[in-house]
Amino acid sequence: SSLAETSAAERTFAEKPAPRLNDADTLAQEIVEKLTYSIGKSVKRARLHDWLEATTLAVRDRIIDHWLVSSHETAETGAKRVCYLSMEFLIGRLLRDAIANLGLTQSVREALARYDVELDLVELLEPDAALGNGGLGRLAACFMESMASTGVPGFGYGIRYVHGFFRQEIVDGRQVELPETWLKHGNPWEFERRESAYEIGFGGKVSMLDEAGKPPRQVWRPAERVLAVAYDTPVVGWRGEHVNTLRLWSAQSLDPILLDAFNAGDHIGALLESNKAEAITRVLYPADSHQAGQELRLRQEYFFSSASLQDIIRRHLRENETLSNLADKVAIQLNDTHPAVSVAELMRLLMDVHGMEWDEAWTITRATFSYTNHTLLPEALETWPIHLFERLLPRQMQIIYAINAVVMREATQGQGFDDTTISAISLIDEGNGRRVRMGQLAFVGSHAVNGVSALHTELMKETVFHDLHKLYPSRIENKTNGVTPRRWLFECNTGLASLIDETIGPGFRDEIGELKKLDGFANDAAFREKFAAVKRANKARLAALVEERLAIQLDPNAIFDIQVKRIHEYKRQLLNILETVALYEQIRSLPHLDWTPRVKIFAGKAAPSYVQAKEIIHLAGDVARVINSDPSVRNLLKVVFIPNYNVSLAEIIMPAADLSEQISTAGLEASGTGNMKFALNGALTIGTLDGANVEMLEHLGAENIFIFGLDADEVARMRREGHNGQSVIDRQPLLRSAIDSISAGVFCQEEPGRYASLMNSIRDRDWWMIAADFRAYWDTQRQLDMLWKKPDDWNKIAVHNTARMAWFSSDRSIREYAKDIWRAGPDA
Ligand code: HBZ
Repeated sequence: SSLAETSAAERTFAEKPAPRLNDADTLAQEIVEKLTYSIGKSVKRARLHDWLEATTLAVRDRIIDHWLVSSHETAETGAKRVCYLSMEFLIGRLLRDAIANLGLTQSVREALARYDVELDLVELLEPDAALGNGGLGRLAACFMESMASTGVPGFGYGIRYVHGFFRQEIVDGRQVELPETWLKHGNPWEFERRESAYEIGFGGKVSMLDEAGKPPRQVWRPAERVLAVAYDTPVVGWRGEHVNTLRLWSAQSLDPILLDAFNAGDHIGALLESNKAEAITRVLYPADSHQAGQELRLRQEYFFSSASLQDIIRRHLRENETLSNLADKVAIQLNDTHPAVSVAELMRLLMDVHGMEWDEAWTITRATFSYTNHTLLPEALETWPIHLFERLLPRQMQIIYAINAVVMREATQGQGFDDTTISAISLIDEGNGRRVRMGQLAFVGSHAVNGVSALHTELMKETVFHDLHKLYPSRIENKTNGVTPRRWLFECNTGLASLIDETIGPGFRDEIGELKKLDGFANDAAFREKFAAVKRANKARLAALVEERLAIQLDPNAIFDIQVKRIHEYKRQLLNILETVALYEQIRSLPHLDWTPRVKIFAGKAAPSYVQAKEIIHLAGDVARVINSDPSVRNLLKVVFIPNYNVSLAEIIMPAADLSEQISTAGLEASGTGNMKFALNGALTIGTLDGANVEMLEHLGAENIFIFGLDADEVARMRREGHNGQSVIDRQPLLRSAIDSISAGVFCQEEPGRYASLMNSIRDRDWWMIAADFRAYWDTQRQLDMLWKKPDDWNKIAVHNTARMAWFSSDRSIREYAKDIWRAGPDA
């Protein structure tokens, strides 16, 4: 039996561990012990990598003590567990987070220093675990940390990709994708659980089994089977009080080698099956804005859904006699529709494997699941061709038809449902060559469905789920996203966190709401001075990184104006670049004016097949090259694109920003979470009324955030009325000149036509309202230029931002989920 899941008989071993002396001496001894006996190196011969591994193993031992206690407490009290099913966990590095939450940072630093090893350098060697694309995956990671920190017994379930999100290099100005090999040096955090392995089937046939004395039932005989093997990583919460488990599945073949084939001389054929099985968990799909659509993706989704549900059921039956109370003991959250096939799979397991009747199984299924939606973009909504679904998962397809019949019946009995509304509700899209709609499946299989910001949730009711919302009017609710203040303030900005300690005392570290006490200090000149000094130091740290990686020098007196996130048309990096070009042209034309110096910083990855997004990256680099080498801008403007944006880079960027760009076309960014990280670290925001920006406005006050442009209703109306970009451009000389320069090849003389089509898309359709919002954006930027010249005013606003962002802690999000949706956790 596994460490974290000891059976009742073994539980006596897991008494609360004796308190340890968490001093540097003990740790030094423990680390050297690991170095010697687990790694087989002497202190003299050890490389920095060996120190990383030894430190991780020593820290891991401390976590395990707490982990066993947490797991046994949950098992013994029969507390309800929360299972968070997510295709992605963008966890980043773990060492700093773990030692900070355990309160060991100083001791570990001192312990290593005895051997002349620097903790900061050791930390840098840890690979950045990028098992996710962007916001959705990072949210899952923040939620795991917050569940542990708020004492919610949580299990994360996902996929142990061999290759996470690709590494981005810029070669000749273009994005190049390279494989990420985060497991190259092994992974000291994880425990392989060979005993927790499940068979996952694909294909084959369904037939009716009619055994004497038993009711007839369907049995699925898959044509293919693969093994799902569990790997567990402990997730330690604040002060180490609670430790949860992140369980990631790896695919293995049941027959590693077909010996008959091998012996017959077919050496390649003998390994085919094993390669095919292992392919399921080999690589993360790098698309965050359109659905992949390939068979392998559906295999991944079913693979981890089925493994997780089998695991949940097995654990439940170990502690309970029956599955009838499953929904009282487990809540399962579906992170977007990627695990939505779970709805059909749980029905299958309950009925076909555990002999439950339809009605009871359906009641339990809906009481157990809940679903979070992260996007309204039509191109990102998952649907699968029926023929593919049926071939790969024939039994689940039958169940989906049966669920559909139940829902259709409810709709026809309901008021005011005509044929059009009924076909909008259907789980089967009959219009596009017959497809299964995963959003509808997740919705009808859940008792609660949530959006990730207030605006997004309202738009869900009006758009994608309009008709299902009419049928089930109390199912949709809002749960605004949050970010963990441990990683995104205490750890990434130790300077600011210590200043807050000195100023209001360390209570905010346990109760983040206390940050509010900082608000009054906005009017304290001496405090503002210190606050600004911390920002300056963080800017210097980022400037050093940019100098080292890109050989570009940044002026710390300039506004650090930063947009970092996935590259997407709706996020409008292009609006930012156009404003940059317009500003460049103005500085050149009117050199006598008192311009405010600015550094425009961009980072982010484009999906490999997203042509326009890749052109935007190319353009940012081209514009940077021309502006940075033009002596006439005299350091008033610099542009940098930092390659390979990831969690670790974000930890350096967030604390260094003066200005945060959150400028999506209104109605399209479901929430955003980078917006929260920046503001928490004292950046001012320039943004549209979109996603969680709307709620930031409420919490910060209108004077502390810089909102511009069309709102979601206006965008929708202009699109309906057939807005055209050219008519706006004709009235805006600055915008026109910027667009004309770019399309004429001013920034790419070697290939003048490079951006013609990108620019034409603004002239013709302007679908993303770039031309429409340009003027308002420009004016707001100039207003910020003026504000920068009054540092007292700027810094007051910056302090208010940090002081008023506590509500955006993911602890608050998790407490809301626990109370309203899961009915689990310490207050349940
Ligand atoms: O989820 C993001 C939203 O765009 C953002 O507004 C929100 O704050 C965040 C957390 O709720 N969505 C994503 O990051 N989506 C994906 O990464 C994605 C990945 C695979 C897909 C589709 C979307 O197939």
